[in-house]
Amino acid sequence: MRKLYAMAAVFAIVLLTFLHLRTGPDERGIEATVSRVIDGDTIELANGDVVRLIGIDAPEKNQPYNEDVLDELRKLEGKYVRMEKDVTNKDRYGRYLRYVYLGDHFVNLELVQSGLAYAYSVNPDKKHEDSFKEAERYAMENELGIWKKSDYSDCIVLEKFHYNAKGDDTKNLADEYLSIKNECGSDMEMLGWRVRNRYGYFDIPAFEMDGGSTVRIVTGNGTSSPDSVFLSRDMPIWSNKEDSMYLMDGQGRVVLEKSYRN
Ligand SMILES: [Ca+2]
Ligand SMILES: [Ca+2]
Repeated sequence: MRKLYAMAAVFAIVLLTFLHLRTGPDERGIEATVSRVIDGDTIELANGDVVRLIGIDAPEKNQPYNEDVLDELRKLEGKYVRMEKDVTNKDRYGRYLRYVYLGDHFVNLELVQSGLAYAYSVNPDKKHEDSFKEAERYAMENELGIWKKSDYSDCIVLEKFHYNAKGDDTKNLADEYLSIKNECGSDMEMLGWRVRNRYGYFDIPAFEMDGGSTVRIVTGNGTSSPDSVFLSRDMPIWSNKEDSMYLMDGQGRVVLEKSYRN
């Protein structure tokens, strides 16, 4: 009889362990130990599950502040964290989409608040979107991390932001552009400058600006000239409805920022 109990107990333990392993980090009490950091917004748990921190977009490899966000996330290694699910369980890469908490610290939010990641909420996972936006505004206002202002921010001026090209934008990419003016008082060479929309970065080919001159940064193709430089995209990059534009200098610092919603 005792043997039977023992066998039943063993069976129960095996079954529970199996269920525990099967269900992923959400359905089972949502807590786990972090084993390592994969990139600025992805971690691996002790059981091998991969978790993408949502509501944020961290700088990628070779982008400014990538090392800083990695250092920050590495503080989670070996720690026991709590995870919260929004609507979507996993992304198409099989990563669990989660908000991560270390004790009282909301890790995703604090990365945005300290300027180490952008706020980036994707439908339908928008539970904390307002908090992320607020955190980002705080980081911007205080010029933290990725929001550090460029030395050029006082004298490179946005003259025009023509995000809505004439007619169908997809067929008129030459008419989607921003114009910037050099009021820095000297000729300058812009190397490694980029623009960023809500979703990602676009490299601007090296260009020069004489003091007092204006240059158009055009979405479509064309031949660079003293007054135009081309991003050579085959799709529009600026939404006609709602977007955020950032112009960054070669150090990744913010020269210009313009958000709009129509
Ligand atoms: Ca557009
Ligand atoms: Ca249009």
